[in-house]
Amino acid sequence: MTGRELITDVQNTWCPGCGNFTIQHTLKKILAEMETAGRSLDDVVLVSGIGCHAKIADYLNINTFYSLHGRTIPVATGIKLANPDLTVICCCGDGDCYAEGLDHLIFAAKRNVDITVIVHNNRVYGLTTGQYTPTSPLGFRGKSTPSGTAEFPLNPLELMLASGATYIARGYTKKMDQLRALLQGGIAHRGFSFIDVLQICATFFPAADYYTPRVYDPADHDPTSFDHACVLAREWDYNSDARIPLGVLYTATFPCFGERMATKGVTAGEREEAVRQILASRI
Ligand SMILES: Cc1ncc(C[n+]2csc(CCOP(=O)(O)OP(=O)(O)O)c2C)c(N)n1
Ligand SMILES: [Mg+2]
Repeated sequence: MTGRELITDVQNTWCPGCGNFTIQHTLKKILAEMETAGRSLDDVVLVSGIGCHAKIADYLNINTFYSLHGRTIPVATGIKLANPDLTVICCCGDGDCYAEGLDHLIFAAKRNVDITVIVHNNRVYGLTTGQYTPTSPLGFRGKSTPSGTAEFPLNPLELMLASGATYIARGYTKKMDQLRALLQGGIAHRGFSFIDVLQICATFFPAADYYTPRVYDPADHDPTSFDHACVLAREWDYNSDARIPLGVLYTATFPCFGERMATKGVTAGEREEAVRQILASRI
């Protein structure tokens, strides 16, 4: 039992059946366990973008930063570099980090920044009521594509393998126990952790009937095998009718960006003084 009430009393406006509830409650359990294990939640920061997913910053009672659409990852990177002792969790949308913020995702993976990126991949712009995103399937009919999209979707797992992420996983909001293990693994991993979560959008992309019969856990997969991770990442291309592998596809140990950057160590007092000076100089 946690000493804190981890769910805020802010009015929740997610739709009934939204997969964001699963992600929120999974994170709540993980945070409560961290606290029980003696970790102060004052050392945890959650950063979100703008979108339905981003409301999690209002709904979880920890340190959160409600950033800008597409800018979740650079904000999280800055927080981690400024204070490496923090655990930094990024809750991104698929529009947020596969469209407007795609370059940030690639570069954070390339740099192996020690943050955990959880993508609430509902494959649609939820908050703005149903436009297609880079992971929407070919032919997706939404507000901006009434005749269906003419684009094939992006495969974010393949992209992350190519970009240098050192923890790559896929979860599903209807597999909560597994999701918890995947998020816990990502948070514990030292380096850039990426978890693409197939998140049900109950209103604009209610895809449970599509996902549930297709998802499976690959037997005997060795996540240190890059080659086999590539095979699994390609098995389902976010468009075909293939089976959809879940779980940790890839892990590797590699120095993080912060470790490789020649930064001068600063005390908390020095940091506060520097922030004071920056704020004073803006007037
Ligand atoms: C810089 C900027 N660009 C665009 C928008 C408009 N906008 C707000 S939310 C959103 C889509 C959100 O989609 P996604 O990131 O997939 O999150 P979801 O709502 O599906 O959780 C867009 C385009 C904005 N607020 N700011
Ligand atoms: Mg979305």
